Amino acid sequence: MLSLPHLPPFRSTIRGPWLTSAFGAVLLVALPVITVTGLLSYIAYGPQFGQARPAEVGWLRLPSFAWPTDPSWIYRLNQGLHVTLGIVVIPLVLAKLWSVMPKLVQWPPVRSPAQALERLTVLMLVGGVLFEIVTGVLNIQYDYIFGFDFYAAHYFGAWVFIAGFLSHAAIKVPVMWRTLRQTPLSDVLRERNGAAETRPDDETAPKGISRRGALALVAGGSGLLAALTIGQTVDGPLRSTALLLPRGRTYGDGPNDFQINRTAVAAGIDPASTGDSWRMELSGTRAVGLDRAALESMEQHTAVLPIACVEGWSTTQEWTGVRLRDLAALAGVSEGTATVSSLERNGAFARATLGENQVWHPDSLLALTVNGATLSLDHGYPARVIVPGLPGVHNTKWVARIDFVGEAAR
Ligand SMILES: Nc1nc2c(c(=O)[nH]1)N[C@H]1C(S)=C(S)[C@@H](COP(=O)(O)O)O[C@H]1N2
Ligand SMILES: [Mo]
Repeated sequence: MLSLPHLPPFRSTIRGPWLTSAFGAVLLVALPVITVTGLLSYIAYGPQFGQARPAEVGWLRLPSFAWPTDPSWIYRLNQGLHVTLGIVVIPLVLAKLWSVMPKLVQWPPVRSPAQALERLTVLMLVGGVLFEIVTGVLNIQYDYIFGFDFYAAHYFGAWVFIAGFLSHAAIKVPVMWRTLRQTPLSDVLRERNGAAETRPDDETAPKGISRRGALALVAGGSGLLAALTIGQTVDGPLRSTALLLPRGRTYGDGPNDFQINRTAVAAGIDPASTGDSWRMELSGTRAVGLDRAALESMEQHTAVLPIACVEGWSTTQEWTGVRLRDLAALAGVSEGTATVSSLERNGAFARATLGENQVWHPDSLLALTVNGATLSLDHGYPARVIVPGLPGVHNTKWVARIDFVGEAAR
């Protein structure tokens, strides 16, 4: 095998099948968790209501089901796993790429049709994983800065990755298994820096750190990323440790001091439209208009519920307001779904359809206050939706109307 003369030599005594297999084994567990939680998040958005993103996915359509409302932290857990693990695997992915680098750049690139096919699966795997990491990280750091739709890119990129991952795993897992059984982890953990390795790829390469050192380096990198990320999901005092994410800031004082992604100004909400003239319209089997005083005079209910964003951050607060099912009854409806629309004119998240289990859950609220204080404008004043287990994006702020679709109440 020739190597490209102008490329760095990629020489190391520790690069070899064992490290590749060790990194591979961890990724073999972590990547499916990240993938499955990603696909579940797509389903949580409600493809059956045409509001999962992207809406048109052809034969890559996922089965849809009523996303659960219990436990209320289900989406929080899902996205916490997806985003935190997605960040934590970055050092592992890079280390695994490093461990096979000479193979990736081998020359000539292809020697047989079977090998061409294998290399295509590796290209899909490596391209897919890097694309998903880059789009995902950019999205949580900068909120939809793309010239293209983040959701579409991340969704279709995921399928390229999945195809590459499954075929690569099918080919390589037996080799990985054999390699790891030949040299147990406990042996590797006894290696010292500069020691001669048991199975070096390149015996004349300069002696550097041991495989134990490489494992520690990668574990340390992943651990550091975890420590700097997890606070955004766990919330509470840990939130200030989420240094890598733009979510550790404060948002003013008092009960309304918690995470705001999109302010009223950013959403183009005219404060005048939320004042005394604000009326919320309900439709069902009859039309009803309610101002804030009318809503306040209805039976109030309090629930401690998280808002959990697709970006992985979440925050749990105590919300008080009117049950959605009481509003449905006012509109003369006794079952079915509801579509909530915001005062916001043309934002991507100005409207959301809720499934029947979500509308009728006793903790599903049109919230008027949070932590005992009137909602701030940025948190959705005069009224916002809060539903257990619902992706954050569908907890519509600045509600203007709710259309109930279902059977007439008898
Ligand atoms: N009308 C409206 N409601 C909205 C949004 C929005 O942009 N417009 N953002 C949603 C998103 S993405 C989340 S995660 C939650 C919490 O967002 P916040 O931090 O902006 O309050 O509100 C949701 N409600
Ligand atoms: Mo969100």
